Amino acid sequence: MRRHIIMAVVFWSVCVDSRKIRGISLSYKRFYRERKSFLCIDGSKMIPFEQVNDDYCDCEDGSDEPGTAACPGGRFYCSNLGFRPHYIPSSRVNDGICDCCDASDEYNSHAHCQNSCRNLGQRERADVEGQMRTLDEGLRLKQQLIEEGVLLWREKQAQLRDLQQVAEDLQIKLEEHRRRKHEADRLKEQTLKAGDRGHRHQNRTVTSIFQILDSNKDGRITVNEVQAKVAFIQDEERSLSEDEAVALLGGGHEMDLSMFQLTLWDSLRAGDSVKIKGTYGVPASLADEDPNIEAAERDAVREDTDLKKVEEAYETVNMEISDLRNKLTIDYGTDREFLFLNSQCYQLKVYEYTYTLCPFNQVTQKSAVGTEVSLGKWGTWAGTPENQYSRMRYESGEPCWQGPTRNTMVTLTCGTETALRSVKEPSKCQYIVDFQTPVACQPVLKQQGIHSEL
Ligand code: MAN
Repeated sequence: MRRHIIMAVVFWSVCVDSRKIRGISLSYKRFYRERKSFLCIDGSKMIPFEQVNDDYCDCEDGSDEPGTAACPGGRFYCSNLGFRPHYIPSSRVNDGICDCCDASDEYNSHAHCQNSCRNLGQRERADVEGQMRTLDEGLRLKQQLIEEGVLLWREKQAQLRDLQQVAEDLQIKLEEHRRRKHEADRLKEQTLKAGDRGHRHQNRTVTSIFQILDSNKDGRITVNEVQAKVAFIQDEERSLSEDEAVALLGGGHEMDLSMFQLTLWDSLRAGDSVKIKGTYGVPASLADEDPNIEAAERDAVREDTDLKKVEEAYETVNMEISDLRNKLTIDYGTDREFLFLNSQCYQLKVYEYTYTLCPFNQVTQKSAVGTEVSLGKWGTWAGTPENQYSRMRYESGEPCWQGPTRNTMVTLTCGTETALRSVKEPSKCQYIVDFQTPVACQPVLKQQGIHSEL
């Protein structure tokens, strides 16, 4: 008798256990109150309550079998206490594989599932706490960078004003140098003309002067020829005496070209005692040795060099101004928190490539053999409508062989350091860069974290 009673109790407890409503969330519990009958949740059918979880699918929506694999498309709710609850397809119930961390999906199988929810929960909580700490630190750093950004912005504005002042001063200087150069050119011209009038033999060489003196063209200059063509500068009307002519011929009565160069030519070139009759001063072939012309030419060259220097400086300053103006037109975020990234570059080596991101400028890829390829130039912010500053697009990089032009999307994520975290190329020549920086930290993330399910 006692044995019978024990068996009845065991049988009853098994029945109760099999009828236990599994796989449903708290909010659905109200549909499964033990009554005589059960109404399928979609309202399509009424069945006796015994048919709930009897391993036979009665309802079209599968709601009568939340705890068995009987209904196709059914869902099993893992409560996963201590971790995160979630649904699995009910086909996975009792399939010998542990899907729920609380092992509730394998209540009637040979699988030996351990409840790992506590550990998973602890790990996830630690992760979330870590993220929260990162976020706190990131937000603190971001505030600092915003403050630095304000100073940097003022600095850049001041730099622009200074450059504009330098440009204005250079412009005045430039006008002055242009005027001076013009004047020097005019003077040079005038001096040359004056020289030209007096030096009918301009541009003649020592040979041509020799030929002028050598009237009979016998390759020699004689005393007579000297007397006929050469005169004293101070007294042109007076003809040279024979002695004077001999003296000019270096003591001889005639001379060839090489001797001429060493004697009479020197006197003519010095231009202080004798000259060729009918000309003024030294032979014009020696015009470049005329001190006035030389001085005028030197002045013109100097003014030209000075002008070029000022022109170069003016051009450089204007380029710097335009560069700075372009930089200042970029959108650096609502608090100019991204300004500090300008003029910085960050690198990451991924396999054989070294990637360099210079924010607001360009992204490049350098291979191990050393060729650098542009993966795109700064284009625009390309984040979500809620946070446009979450992504940057760099476009029109180097064309890809048999493919598109290289482009890069940079995703900004919150971190306590500013650094490249990863570079991927999900499709040919289209790159995705993960870039971490405190300025990407958003207070809203923190609220989400606090309100997480954990
Ligand atoms: C280079 C690199 C790669 C790219 C190929 C395309 O090797 O820029 O990233 O995929 O060219 O040919």
